[in-house]
Amino acid sequence: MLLDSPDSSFSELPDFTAESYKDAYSRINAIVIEGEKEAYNNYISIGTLIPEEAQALEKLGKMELKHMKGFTACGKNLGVTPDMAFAEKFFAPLRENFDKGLDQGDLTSCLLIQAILIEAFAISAYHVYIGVADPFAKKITEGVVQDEYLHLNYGQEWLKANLDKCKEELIQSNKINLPIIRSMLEQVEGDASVLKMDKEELMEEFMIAYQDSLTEIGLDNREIARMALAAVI
Ligand code: PL3
Ligand code: FE2
Ligand code: FE2
Repeated sequence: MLLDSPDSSFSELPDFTAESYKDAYSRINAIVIEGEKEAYNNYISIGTLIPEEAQALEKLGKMELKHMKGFTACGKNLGVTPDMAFAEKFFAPLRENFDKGLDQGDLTSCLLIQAILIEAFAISAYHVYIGVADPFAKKITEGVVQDEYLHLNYGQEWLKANLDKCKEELIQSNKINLPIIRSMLEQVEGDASVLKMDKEELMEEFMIAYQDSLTEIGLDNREIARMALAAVI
């Protein structure tokens, strides 16, 4: 009877103490820490483009610092040292585009990159991770993912309110940045699979979050389909 335990999900969790797990975690954990740190910087930077929103954006940024601390604790808890140099390289293409947008005062691009693409990426990855995380990290990630919805929502609201003015920029910026997200997913898939996170599931979750977000902003199905195609061609 004991062998027939109905809780099969329990046996599907990875071995959190295995060297292979810790090795993969050193990169994934670094990606998440770096992503949260850059998110803080990005929200502060966006605040310089919309001074009347600077305070609200600082509040979002501070949540990111809290997330960073939470994920740092997750690595420590498993005895893993995050490979920060790897993570900085991982984010470099997206960061360069964000900085370019910032220099040009291109608020649409900055919001698309941080508040839509990165947040949707985080939400989808955190959802998948929650199903296979160790108990300590699971609790932390569940708290974090709630905040990420607020961040995604913030970006959506601004883009929705300004869609007439920013639609063309949005479509242009998507063409450049969505393929970068795709390549980031591809780079992380090997390590993610060691953590028992499935690539197809990650992609599916991302596309759902992203398309929902574009719908919320006010794009129609044809426009969304066209934008999503940028990920496959
Ligand atoms: C901003 O709020 C979040 C920025 C972080 C983005 C990171 C994306 C996630 C990469 C894939 C792995 C995820 C799960 C593991 C957590 C330790
Ligand atoms: Fe975050
Ligand atoms: Fe966030």
